[in-house]
Amino acid sequence: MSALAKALVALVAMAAVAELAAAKNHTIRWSASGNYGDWSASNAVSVGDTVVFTYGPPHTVDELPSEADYTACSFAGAVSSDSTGSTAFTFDRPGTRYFACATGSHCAGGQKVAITVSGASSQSPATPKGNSAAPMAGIAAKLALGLGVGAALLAAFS
Ligand SMILES: [Cu+2]
Repeated sequence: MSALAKALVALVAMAAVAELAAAKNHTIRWSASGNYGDWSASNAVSVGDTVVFTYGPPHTVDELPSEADYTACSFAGAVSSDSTGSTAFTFDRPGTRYFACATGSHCAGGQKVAITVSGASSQSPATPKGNSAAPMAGIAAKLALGLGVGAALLAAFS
């Protein structure tokens, strides 16, 4: 194999790995004195990313089902609630998700955040919640394509 072919194969492999490593982790230090109004504006979150809330007692991370509940700090219909001190969400579809602390008047005081998740190119907005197979299939297809191109380059240069 020529040095050029090796370099090209390595380049294709690196591109495939970069695709897999593109998901980001974000950390929100969750406190009653925090101001999260513009968090989403300064933190771009994409499908596949994970956001971790870190905090101590007495805080909670509750996911609220709607903007109305978020605005009103209404926890009656909370989708989930956690108080373990480390609450992670990995977003598998685009859209806006709403989180707030259910303790005392913390939410009304500003301990709430709306996270806007932007879609990845391989992701359809119609993908049902909880379906993580679709993006993995996309990545697998890209990997296969990358390997195919690599093999073709190998054949061309050997
Ligand atoms: Cu709180």
